[in-house]
Amino acid sequence: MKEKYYVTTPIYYPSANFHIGHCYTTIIADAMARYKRLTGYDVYFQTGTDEHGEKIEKKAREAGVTPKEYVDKIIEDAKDLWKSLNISYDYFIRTTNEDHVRRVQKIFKKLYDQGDIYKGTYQGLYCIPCESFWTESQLIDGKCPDCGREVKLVSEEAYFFKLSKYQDKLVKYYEEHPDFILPLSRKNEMLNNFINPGLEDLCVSRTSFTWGIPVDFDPKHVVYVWIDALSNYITSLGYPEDDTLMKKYWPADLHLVGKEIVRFHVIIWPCMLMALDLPLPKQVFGHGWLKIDGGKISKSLGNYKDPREYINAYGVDAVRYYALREVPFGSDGNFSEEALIGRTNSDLANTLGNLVNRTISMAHKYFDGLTKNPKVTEAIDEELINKVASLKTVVDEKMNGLKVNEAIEEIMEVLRSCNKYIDETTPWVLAKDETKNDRLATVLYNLLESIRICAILLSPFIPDTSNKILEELNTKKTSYDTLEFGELEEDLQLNAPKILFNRIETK
Ligand code: ME8
Repeated sequence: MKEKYYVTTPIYYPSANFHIGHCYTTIIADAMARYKRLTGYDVYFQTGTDEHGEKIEKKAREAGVTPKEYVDKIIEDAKDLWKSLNISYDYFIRTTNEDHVRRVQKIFKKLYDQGDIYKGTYQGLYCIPCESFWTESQLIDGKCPDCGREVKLVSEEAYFFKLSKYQDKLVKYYEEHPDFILPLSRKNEMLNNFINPGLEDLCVSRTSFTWGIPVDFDPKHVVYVWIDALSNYITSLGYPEDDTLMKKYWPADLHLVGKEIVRFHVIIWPCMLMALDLPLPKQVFGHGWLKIDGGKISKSLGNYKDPREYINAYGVDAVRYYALREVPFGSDGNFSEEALIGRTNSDLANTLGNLVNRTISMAHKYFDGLTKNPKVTEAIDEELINKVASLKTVVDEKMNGLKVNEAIEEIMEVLRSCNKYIDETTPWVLAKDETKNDRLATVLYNLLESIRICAILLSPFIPDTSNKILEELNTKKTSYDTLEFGELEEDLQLNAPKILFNRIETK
């Protein structure tokens, strides 16, 4: 039986259309999902939308539509965006789905019945745009530490979840699972800022707005957003009504999230799961933010373009490649169109595109587009072949450590070696000498075979381009178990080379 792999993105707020920051997380999750599928896992990749809450209610009111009408439109747009980015999700969860609503009500009731949720009064400092409560000490200059805006003092009857009860168990879990929170710096931040000072019970219902899941045994309350939102990762698998998918996929292998919501995923979520007596996710990775001019890209600040503008201008794989390659995963990074163009030109047009184009063109010119098995091997071949042969293992190590940008860089390095190999073996010189025909065939075989292997390993990152290359090669050896050097068939009729990436000229 195949091993399973369950990966999730956050479920995004459909308060406005999505921007390149949402694409960033989703592209990385997609690359992980595709990589695991390629390597033989039974993958469940989930994304979706977090549709309740005061902010959405307010936005809809301003737009003169119902909250459902408001979110429906944005979700249609989001699905279109994911399609244009080739996001291969298995399930798109919406928190307004009837199944989700009913299952959250059951989870809430269960926690209430067993005494983990109780009724009390909430007084707190609340940031509406971020939908977050803050303690006095967390505020920066009296304002929300995430967005810098005013917070308001709120007091109301509310239900609470006994987070404090799980504090010791949570710390123990962190200790016993050193890879639970990555990067490591985020774990220390959680312990120092939130857990060691003492966990407070968490307010989990609201009476001040209605756009939420009603608490079925006390309907003037709606379930406050984090219980509703976090449950998505299990309600989508049928919990608590049907355990077929739960048995197959739970616990999640990886929750990918931006750093600002790590705390919800590594404190509230594990405590909820402990209360429900369910296993905890294996890993939560909190990545950095993409910034524009050093500031956060933000829906509420509106300082961004529709990502489809970049896709239309430069191609889907240029955007995917940039998102995956540019920023060391975990760190913040700047997003700029110039850098996207630079990356596309240097890595995709020059290194990859040129290599494929000139190699296949030479095969057409010198051997009528037929592949020939190697016959005359020289020392210079060995270095290249060794690099290509070890690439699978190197990429696997990097991907398992979520070092996606480094995995890609390793492949690029091999492609650069191929270009260097062409310069050093000078096939056009060999072609002038009849007696060097076998040597020429060998050089071309080594190049085509290296390209095939790199194309397969690039498929999680730039799937369209990978397909195009494998189609040009016309090979049947496209699966992960054909990565041994030398599998490329003899006498394949190569297709005509096409331009994979045009160099983008800037004014
Ligand atoms: O927080 N750089 O939804 P959200 C990188 N509904 N990633 C970014 C980004 C940026 N500039 N901006 C957004 C929510 N993201 C909740 C989540 S999960 C149970 C509930 C990505 O619409 C990043 O993944 O505010 C971040 O964590 C997420 O979008 C926030 O999306």
